[in-house]
Amino acid sequence: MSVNLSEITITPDEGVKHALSIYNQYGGVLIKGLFKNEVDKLNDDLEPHMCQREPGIEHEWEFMKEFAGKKTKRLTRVPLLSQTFREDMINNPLLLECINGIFDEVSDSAWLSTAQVIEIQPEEKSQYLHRDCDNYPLFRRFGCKMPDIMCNCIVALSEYTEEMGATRAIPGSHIWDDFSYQPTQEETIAIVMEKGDAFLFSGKTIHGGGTNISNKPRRAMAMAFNAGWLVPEEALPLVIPIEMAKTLTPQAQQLMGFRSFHNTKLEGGSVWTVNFEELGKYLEKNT
Ligand SMILES: O=C(O)CCC(=O)C(=O)O
Ligand SMILES: [Fe+2]
Repeated sequence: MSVNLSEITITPDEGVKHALSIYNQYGGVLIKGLFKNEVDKLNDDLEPHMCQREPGIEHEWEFMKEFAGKKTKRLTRVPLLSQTFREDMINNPLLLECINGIFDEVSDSAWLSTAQVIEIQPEEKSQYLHRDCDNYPLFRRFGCKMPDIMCNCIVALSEYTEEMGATRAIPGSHIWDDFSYQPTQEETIAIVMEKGDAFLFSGKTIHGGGTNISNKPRRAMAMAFNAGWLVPEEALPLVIPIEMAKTLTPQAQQLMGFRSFHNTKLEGGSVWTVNFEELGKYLEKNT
């Protein structure tokens, strides 16, 4: 399926139903200006930390270093570092409605898997094309029948042109019959965005960071979410101090691991508890 970017682009006023119908059909939806009011403030909050970051990550596996990009700066712990993120962005009503809709069949609520800045420097090569749900390899065996257990919202924090390394994606790859097929870059399209636009896509959709042939860095923030019964990528409860956690909205507390997860919709058990107690109550009493 060769798809034009305009086919998967909507404005926030078109609402959650429309956003999810595009997401389900193509495996992703580009929402114009979703964070246009917050990006400058977010960049201000993060700038001192980004200045200190060097490209590349520490990891024991060479594959992970390649995957993260040796000419790519990555900054994690964004909820700790940015007030705009933890007070405004994480509570974006349309994004949260979409997340709830995406996980509706599999989970009572979601966890924020990671919120990380990804800044692709000039001369970085394209990232390995992948599905984010490969964080949980067990699910590969279900192929396209796999439920949506993960999704990602990539927000443009800078200009986001093809030359600068805009995210590449293959719309429709979330429903390919053969999930073992490894596609080529030629099969992808560039998700060209303006600062503040957001691309929300399924963990089953093939994508990767683009090649930066320009002389400017390309900055994005990936806000990934997983079903509440899966372990997230970032251990945010070990990073965010309790006093800060208490200032979050109840929904943000749930997303960042300061509430228990109750598997009520599918009639399962409660997890992430202390002595069977809801974590929210435990924290109120013990901190
Ligand atoms: O930087 C990008 O555009 C995509 C990054 C990505 O997909 C990842 O690191 O999992
Ligand atoms: Fe990814």
